[in-house]
Amino acid sequence: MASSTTSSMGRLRLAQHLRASAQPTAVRSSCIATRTFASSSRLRKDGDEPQGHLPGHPSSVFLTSLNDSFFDSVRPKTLSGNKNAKGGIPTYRLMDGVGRLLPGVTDETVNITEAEGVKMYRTMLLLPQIDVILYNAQRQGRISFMMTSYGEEGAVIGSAAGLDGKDEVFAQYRESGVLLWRDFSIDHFMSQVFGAEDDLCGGRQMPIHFGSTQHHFHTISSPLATQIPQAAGAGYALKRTKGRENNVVICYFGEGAASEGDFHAGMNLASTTKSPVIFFVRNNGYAISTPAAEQFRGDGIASRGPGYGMLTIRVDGNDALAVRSAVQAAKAKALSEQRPVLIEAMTYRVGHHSTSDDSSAYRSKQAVESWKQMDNPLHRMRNFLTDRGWWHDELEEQTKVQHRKTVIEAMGRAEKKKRPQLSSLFEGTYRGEMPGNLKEQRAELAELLEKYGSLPGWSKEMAKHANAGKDMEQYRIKK
Ligand SMILES: Cc1ncc(C[n+]2csc(CCOP(=O)(O)OP(=O)(O)O)c2C)c(N)n1
Repeated sequence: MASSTTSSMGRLRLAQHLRASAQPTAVRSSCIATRTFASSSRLRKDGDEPQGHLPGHPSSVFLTSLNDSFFDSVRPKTLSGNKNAKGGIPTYRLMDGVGRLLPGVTDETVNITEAEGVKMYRTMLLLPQIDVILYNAQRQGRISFMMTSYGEEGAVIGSAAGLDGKDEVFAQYRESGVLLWRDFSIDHFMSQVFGAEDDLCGGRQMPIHFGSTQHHFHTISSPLATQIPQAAGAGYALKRTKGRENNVVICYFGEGAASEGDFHAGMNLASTTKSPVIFFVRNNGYAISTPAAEQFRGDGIASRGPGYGMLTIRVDGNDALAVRSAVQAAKAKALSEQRPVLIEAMTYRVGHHSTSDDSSAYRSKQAVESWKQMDNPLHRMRNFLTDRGWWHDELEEQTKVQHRKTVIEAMGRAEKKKRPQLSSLFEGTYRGEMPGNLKEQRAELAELLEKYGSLPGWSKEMAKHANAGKDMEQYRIKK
C-alpha cells in the first residue's frame, strides 16, 4: 500500500515536471512558487505572504482567518497611526464653524485674493435673494416651479471658484450659483425661469433647468443621474480634443442621485477611460423626504470612490474655502494623472426640496433652525473676510439691498416679455430635415388652433406668445 502510494506520488511529480517544462518560463516559475508556498504555509502567519497568484490581483495578501477576511470599510492611508481617527472617512476643512482658520492653516494655505474672496461672498449672498423672491413668485402663481440653494451656498460657489470658466459643467439642478459665478446675466436667469422669448433654451425647460453653451453649462435634465454618464463621455471627449488639455468636466449630483444605476455606469466609464472628470456629490442629508441614513449603508458616497479605483476626498461642504481648494487640487490631479476624482461635500439642505415639497412633514423645524446656525456657510465666509478687513457691515447691507433690487427688476422685465413663438416648440432638436412625426404633431397643433384658437382661454394664452400663434397657420394641412 505504502509503496504503491509512493510510486503514484512519483508519477504525479514526474507528470507535473513534464507539464511545467512544456510551459513558458514565467508560468513555470509561478508553479514552483505555488508549490513552495503550499508546502510551507503551515509555518506562516496570516498576511506574511505578500504575493498572491490571483488572476487580476497578484498583490492581494493571503489570509486564512474567515473573521479577518470580511470587510465593510476602507481607510485612507493617511489615517494609519492617527489616534484621533475613530473610524469613518476623514473630512477636509480649513475654517472652523465660525470662519477662523484652523490651527496649522495659514493665509498662504488658503491662497485667495481679496477680489476673489469678495466675489465669492457676493455671489453666495445673491443666491438667497434669488431664492426668496422666486420661491414667493411661485407661491403667487407667477412661475410654475422653483428649487432653492439654501444651506448649500458654500458647496456650490466654493466649487465654482475652484474651476476655470471653460471647464465643462454637468449640473443636477441645485447649482445655479455656478452660472452666476460665471457671470451669467440675471436677465438670462429670469428669462429661463419665466420661459421668455429670449431664454437660451427657447422656453422649453422647467424653471431652473438652465443651459448655456457660452458658459460651458450643459442643459439640466430632470431625471436623476442623467448627467453622470454624459459627464464621463464629455471627459473622454475633452482628453481627445486638441486645445482642451487644461480643462476638466465637473459633474454635480446629490447623494440621492447616487442610488441610480447611471451613477455606477458613469463612474466606471470615467475611471476605465481615465477621463478628467470631477464627480462632485452634494451630500445634503436628504433625497426629498428620504434621509441619507435610509438611502445607503456605506460610509457616505465617498466610500464608493475606491471601488472604482478613483481618487476621493470628503470635504466640509459648508466651508467654501475648503471646497474651493479641494476642487483646485482635484482638477490638478485629474489633469496630471488623467483620471477622475470623487469629491463628497458634506452639507445640509436648509430649504424644502422644491416648491412641490413641505419638509416639515418629515423633519422638525427646530432641526432646520439649528442647522442654519451651525457651521453656516455664509457666516463663516463673512467672518473670514471681515477678519482680514475685506468686508464690513455697511457693505453687507448695501450688497443685500442691491442684490434684491437687481433680482426684482430683472424679474419684472422677464415677466413682461413675450413667450417664444409657438412653432419654435418643434424646432432645434434636429439639425437637418425635421422628422415626419414632428411635422405631423406640428400640423395637428395648427389644426387645433384653427378649431379652438378663438375661444377665450386659448386666445388669452396665444396672446402671451410672440406672433400670438399666427406663425402656426402655415403648417395647417391644405384641404
Ligand atoms: C430617475 C428619477 N427618479 C426620481 C426622481 C424624483 N426626484 C427628483 S429630485 C429627487 C431627490 C434627489 O435627491 P438628491 O440627489 O440627494 O438631491 P437634492 O435634491 O437633495 O439636492 C427625486 C427622488 C427623478 N427626478 N428622477
